[in-house]
Amino acid sequence: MAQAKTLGQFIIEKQADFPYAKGELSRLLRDIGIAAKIVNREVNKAGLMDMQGEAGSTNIQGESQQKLDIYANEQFITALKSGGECCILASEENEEIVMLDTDVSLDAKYIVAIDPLDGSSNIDVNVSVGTIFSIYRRQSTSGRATLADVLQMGVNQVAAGYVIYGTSTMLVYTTGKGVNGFTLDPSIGEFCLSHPNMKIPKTGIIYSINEGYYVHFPQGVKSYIKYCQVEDEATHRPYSSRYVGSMIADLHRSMIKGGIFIYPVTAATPGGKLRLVYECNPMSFVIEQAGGRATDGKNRIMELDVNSLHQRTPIFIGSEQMVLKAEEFMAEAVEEEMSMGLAG
Ligand code: AHM
Ligand code: MG
Repeated sequence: MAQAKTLGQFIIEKQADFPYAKGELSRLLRDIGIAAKIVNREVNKAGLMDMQGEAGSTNIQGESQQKLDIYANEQFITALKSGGECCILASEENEEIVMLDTDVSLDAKYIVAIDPLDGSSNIDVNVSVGTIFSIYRRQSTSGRATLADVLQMGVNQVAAGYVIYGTSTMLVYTTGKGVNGFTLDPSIGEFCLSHPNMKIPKTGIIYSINEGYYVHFPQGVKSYIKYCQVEDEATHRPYSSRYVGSMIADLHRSMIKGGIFIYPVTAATPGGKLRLVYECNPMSFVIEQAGGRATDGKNRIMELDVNSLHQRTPIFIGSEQMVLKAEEFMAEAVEEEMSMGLAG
């Protein structure tokens, strides 16, 4: 049997599509792959190494940091710093941007935004977690890059992807020319191309939302959930409900089987919970490149203005037809509210 193509080989091959490319983006992607392998090793043996549980600190969002959150963050910082292609890292785990422009990389062109270990509260119970990453070209042309270089719209991403540390470990990424998935072969320690040209099904039969917060959801979301639960042979309803609590796991399942993932505004999280820069924009880029759709219930996620590093947004993402349907319910609810307002 022919040996599957490794991530490194694939990246080099793709670089040939851009004759004037100097290989910087390729090297950056390679650095991310290396850090992901190290994180994978620790995630796999977390129970043996006193790496489970809380670290006793909180991040900027006031969430308790897990030991592996901190470890993963350090691994990505180290890999990107020594790689020299990234001038600024923006991370869920750091309140401020992390400047990586040492002497070696004074001219580094790229900005990386990262959630080093998404869904990390799932580690202690052996449920899948993941890394989300997003790459931008720096916009400023002189001096040191600044926060303004980070606060770019999602449409400016040059690459994005995720790593899922699951029953097997996969790295899935896009550079805007489709989506490819690589499975880590532990026997050779390489990510190997296993899912070329990934496409998300146009529709599906699984909806994914934390229904425990139902009472706090906007009316449009409540109505869409009821729609999912109604019997209708033609559209294969009622749909199944699946919610892992790791966005990457829920979205990776949607990529393969089709489905919708929603994290709307709630009473506790009036701006939504998930972060635009290092969670929603990168996942939206991947899902759109696979043929899916990602909005805040109305507007395209990748066209939202980015005003701050840890900005949050509601998100409706997954199979195109399912997201469009949920948006219909959102729009209807707004219209109803407006007409009631006018009547009142
Ligand atoms: P995290 O970045 O702190 O791990 O939080 C993000 C996670 C997502 O992976 C997941 O979809 C969501 O938070 C779950 O939140 P909730 O428990 O409120 O449903
Ligand atoms: Mg996260």
